[in-house]
Amino acid sequence: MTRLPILKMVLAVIVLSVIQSVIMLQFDWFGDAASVEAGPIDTLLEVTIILSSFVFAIVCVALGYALYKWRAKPGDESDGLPIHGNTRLEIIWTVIPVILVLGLGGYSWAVLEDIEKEDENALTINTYAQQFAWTFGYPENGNKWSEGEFHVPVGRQVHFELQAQDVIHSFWVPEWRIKMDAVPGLATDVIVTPEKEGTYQLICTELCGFGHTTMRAKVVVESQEEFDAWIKEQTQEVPEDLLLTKDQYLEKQKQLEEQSGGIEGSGVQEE
Ligand SMILES: [Cu+2]
Repeated sequence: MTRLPILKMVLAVIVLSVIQSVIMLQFDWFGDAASVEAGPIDTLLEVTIILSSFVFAIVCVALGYALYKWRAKPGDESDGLPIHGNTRLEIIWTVIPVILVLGLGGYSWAVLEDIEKEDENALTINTYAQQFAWTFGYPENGNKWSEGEFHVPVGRQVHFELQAQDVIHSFWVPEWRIKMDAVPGLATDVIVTPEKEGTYQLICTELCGFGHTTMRAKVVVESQEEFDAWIKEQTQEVPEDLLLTKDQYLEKQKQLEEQSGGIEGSGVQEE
């Protein structure tokens, strides 16, 4: 049996993981960091990139060495050795990934615990997702309603209470980092503290039908005064349909389906 050049391989792994990490960390993956939550999430991403580069380097070096060292000589048509397995190797490649996965899982958990701490002073925005639009209700401001655009004051924690009206959608403002699904029949929420004024984009990140790519909304982060002025300008109130609780809403859908059932033949209609 050949002895592996362990020292050289370890060196190659270190060099390769450093090169990969340095390249991958150059990119500004999600643009500007514009929320309090963005910092811890970016650090988590960076740590994940470095660890992944390390694992990838181990695989590349081992594979490259094997390809080079044990390649078939020209004209060699014989079968390879019948190898059963290697218990020590299997234990190693099970234990290391388990440690990595548990470690990253625990770290992610800690980050979530940290960034999801609720502030009593938070602003609540009811966020309604439907194919293929976002609308927003402001319960603390007479249930004012805005379609396709929402404003928030800078520096105040915001709770987006998500409600999906039809299929699963997902709430994502890249500069705020945090992402959350809106699921029919479930109450989910997003907690964000925007800390940079500006105009951003809310993007649906759950493939939700033909118009999915167009399902966006304008996000404006501004001073408290500008926000107050904007909310005063809004004239519409949240339509009653959207104000129903989930149970009431589902009950109503059922009734509508039963009513149309006789005519359509089937209660379910595809969009
Ligand atoms: Cu969507």
